[in-house]
Amino acid sequence: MPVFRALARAAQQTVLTPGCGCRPLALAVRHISFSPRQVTSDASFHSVSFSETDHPKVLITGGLGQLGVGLAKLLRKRFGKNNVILSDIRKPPSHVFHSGMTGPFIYSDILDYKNLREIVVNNRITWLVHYSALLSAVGEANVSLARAVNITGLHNILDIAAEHGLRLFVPSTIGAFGPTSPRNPTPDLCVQRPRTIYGVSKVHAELMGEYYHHKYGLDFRCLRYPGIISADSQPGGGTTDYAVAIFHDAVKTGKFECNLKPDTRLPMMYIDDCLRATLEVMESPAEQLSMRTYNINAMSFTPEELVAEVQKQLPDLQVTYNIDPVRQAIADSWPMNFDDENARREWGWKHEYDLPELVTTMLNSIGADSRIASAN
Ligand code: AKB
Repeated sequence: MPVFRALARAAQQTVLTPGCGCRPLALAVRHISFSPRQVTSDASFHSVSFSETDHPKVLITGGLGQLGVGLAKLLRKRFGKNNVILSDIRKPPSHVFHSGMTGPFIYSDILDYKNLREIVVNNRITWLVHYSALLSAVGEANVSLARAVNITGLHNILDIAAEHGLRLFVPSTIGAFGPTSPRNPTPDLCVQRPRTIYGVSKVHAELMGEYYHHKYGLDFRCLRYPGIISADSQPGGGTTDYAVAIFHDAVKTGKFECNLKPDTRLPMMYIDDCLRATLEVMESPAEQLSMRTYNINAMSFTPEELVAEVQKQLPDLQVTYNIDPVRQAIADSWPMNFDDENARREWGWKHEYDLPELVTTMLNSIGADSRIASAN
């Protein structure tokens, strides 16, 4: 038995059965028991509470961002409505709170360790999907908040996940690479020196997750997402957001002002592919995963290529360019193409949506039918 564990056990024993016959100090027990704040080196957490035959009980943090509601819908279809809890610090809109397909929504603050722990214990959580984060552009505008949410918050999540034997998913991003990384294509393993607090926090998350996996057996899984494009939910404060905004503006006003240069190439993916990839990697048997963090990709395009594709269906769309220097500098440091060969080979990742399919689906979902009909 490793020295630390032996000492901790002996100390725990002493506190539980004190020689003086007085009442044990609950506080002392809590500090000496095996909390991830002082995780033992031989702990084997990931086999503790989740039997592969059971449905997982899932908690999604940051659930009101671009991806949470969609992921909850997908996971609820698979595991049952009450087995997936969406959480956030914001009030949910009524369609999220009341709709028939919607399961539980609760308040959770990832900066509050006790609140998180209570949720995990009370709901017997076995999977945690950690979506709370500030994205790239908004992170540059508020570095200290980004550091608190993306780094301190992550530490709470890692400790809770290790302590309670959870399978933990944390998304990473193309933003975890920087100007010194190979950009075309960018492989899984290469130099990672991002220039944004968002990127730095994501490299930190990748490395901490992998460290907890090797040291404590935490079942940490991570995908590096490209820019994600969705119709029902808006991203907030990202560099790739232009590729969502164009569809809404094209349908609503017939005009679009792009904040990146026309030839800025970035990897992108439709939300359904992203959510399916997340479920697939979470369900993959551990033996299939040689790594903890994988690139995933679907397509790569520039604003002018996206505009051309949208104009095939909405020829009257007028596009102007008004470059945002912060976003442009970020985009210029990111991968242009993403090499996701390992994900494809090891756990069978395969995208379904390419650029034409994406454009058709987005325009249909945001109700462009009438505009398309009148254009033809
Ligand atoms: C952002 O642009 O910040 C995000 C991302 C690519 O991670 N969409």
